[in-house]
Amino acid sequence: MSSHIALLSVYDKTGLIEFAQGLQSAGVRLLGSGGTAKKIREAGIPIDDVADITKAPEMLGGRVKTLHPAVHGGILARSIPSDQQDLQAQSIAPISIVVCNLYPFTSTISKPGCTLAEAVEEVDIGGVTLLRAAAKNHERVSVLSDPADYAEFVEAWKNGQGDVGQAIRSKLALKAFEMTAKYDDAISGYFREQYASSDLPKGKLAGPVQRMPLRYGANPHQKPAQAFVTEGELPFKALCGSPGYINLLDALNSYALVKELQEALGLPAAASFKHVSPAGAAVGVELNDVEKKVYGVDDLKEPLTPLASAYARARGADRMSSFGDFIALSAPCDLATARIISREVSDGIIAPGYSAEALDVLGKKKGGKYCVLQIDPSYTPSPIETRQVYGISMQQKRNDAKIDAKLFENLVTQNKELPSQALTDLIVATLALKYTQSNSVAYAYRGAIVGIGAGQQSRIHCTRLAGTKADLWWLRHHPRVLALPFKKGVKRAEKANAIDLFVAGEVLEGGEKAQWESMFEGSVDALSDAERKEHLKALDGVACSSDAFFPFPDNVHRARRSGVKYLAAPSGSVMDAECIKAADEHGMVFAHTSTRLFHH
Ligand code: 93A
Repeated sequence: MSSHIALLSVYDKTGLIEFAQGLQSAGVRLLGSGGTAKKIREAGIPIDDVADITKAPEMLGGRVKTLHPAVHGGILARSIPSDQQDLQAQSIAPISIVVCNLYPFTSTISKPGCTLAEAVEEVDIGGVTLLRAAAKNHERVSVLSDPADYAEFVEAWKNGQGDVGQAIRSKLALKAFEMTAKYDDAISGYFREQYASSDLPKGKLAGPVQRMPLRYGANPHQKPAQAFVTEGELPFKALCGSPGYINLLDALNSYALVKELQEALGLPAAASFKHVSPAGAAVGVELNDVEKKVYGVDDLKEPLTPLASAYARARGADRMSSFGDFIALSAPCDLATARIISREVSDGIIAPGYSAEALDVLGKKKGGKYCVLQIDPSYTPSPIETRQVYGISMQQKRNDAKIDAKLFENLVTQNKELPSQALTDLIVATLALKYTQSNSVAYAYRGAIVGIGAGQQSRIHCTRLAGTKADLWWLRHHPRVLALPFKKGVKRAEKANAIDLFVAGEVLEGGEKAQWESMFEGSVDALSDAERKEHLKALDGVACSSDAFFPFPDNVHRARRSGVKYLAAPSGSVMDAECIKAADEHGMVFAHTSTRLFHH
């Protein structure tokens, strides 16, 4: 019969006896580590101890059982003359089958009260080495890491008279590699929790901050929650407060957006995020006096820096949506920007740095709990990103599409006049879409988003939503809005809500009406339809971008009604020609881009 040897070393002894019996009856010589050999021997099946071939007893209380050249030489030797000579010289017999499963690390650490020492003892060394060595040499060796495979394997072994075939050995090897990878993930995850917390002092010996515990996930009942990297350190740190899970989703998406805006346009950029989409985003184009009033920064003592202008614009696009925002800045936060932020209700900020005065101002916000994150501007994310949904891991190349002037060169309308301000606005709108939940359509004007429709399943709904927001934003420039006689002491957020009701033309009744009226000195007449129409007519030269093609020309017509003159969208719709025709009807400039920008 054959002279094959099987090495068995299993923690989970399910199905072991039947399997050992099967192998033994097929003429395989059995070799086992301490407990495994004992169990098989007690069942009356002949088996040798690993110690018989290593001539070394198990030691260190079981920490060294199978770690020996007589074992690993026997597993790793190829069927080539030099390896065979090496084996002969050391009197080592080749091993054909390795049967192993590992110490129960995961179940041990999930037991309440598990100590570090208990966890350490469950880190399997020899078993992982057996699995990995056998899997590496799967050209010759079969590795069984799962009792569920025993029966089928014995049958294949018997049918093949000691050769199960390469296909089976390869499949078994993959399973073993996956098993050790998962095992190592559990170990590094556990020790990351123990040793890589951001609470530990930073320094060379303390090591990098690899992990940040989060209070909870998307909802308070989703605990535990954490942010971590598996290599190196987190590229950001909390200077103040601590971020929640959604804060981090906002922070990382919004920072990516402002960084790219600054790179594309050479101006400092800011974004105001809510629920992982921008409520506003802008570059630092100077504000005129009306804009200063509309954005509520006319009374700021500090002169507006370009960065402060960018944030004023980003926050001012949709003040209602920006309530409690997460802010991203492309450049270190200065005092003027911090002062604007300090007056608004906001959840946190991410920026590549903070001036001492700015940090002083932000550090006092929310009783010292305002979340201030500093990100390393040189950080480059991995080109491949992985996420899990319903237990399934999915990977994709990061969306590294470059959004710059080149994307808007294919002008498909009769009108091909794209002034530089309009190009800037198309870049702002399109870059914002790259980081907005799809479907999305954005309108931009003077370097800022003025209306964004995010997360709608139908494109026309995005276009309408963004258009309505742009209309409301523009109506907030109406002289009657700027002259609303607010009483002293009305808070900024209350003013924003009251103005929103006013420009939206909401018909209020009862207590709500009384409450609204109580904010003003004297009575305020509603904006009439005629006033509204007259004012809206004056809005022109707005840019509008779509994250995928316009399926119907209704989008073009709707955009035009909110002053859109410049359009950008990928081509590819069967209605492309109709959409271009609609744009031509209005004398618009339409750029067909080649890049779809869905974001989820
Ligand atoms: O402590 S170990 O890492 N040292 C070793 O050399 C070693 N070799 C096998 N643990 C080791 N094993 C593990 O022992 C196997 O992975 C298996 O889980 C267990 C089987 O031990 P026993 O045969 O004594 O029940």
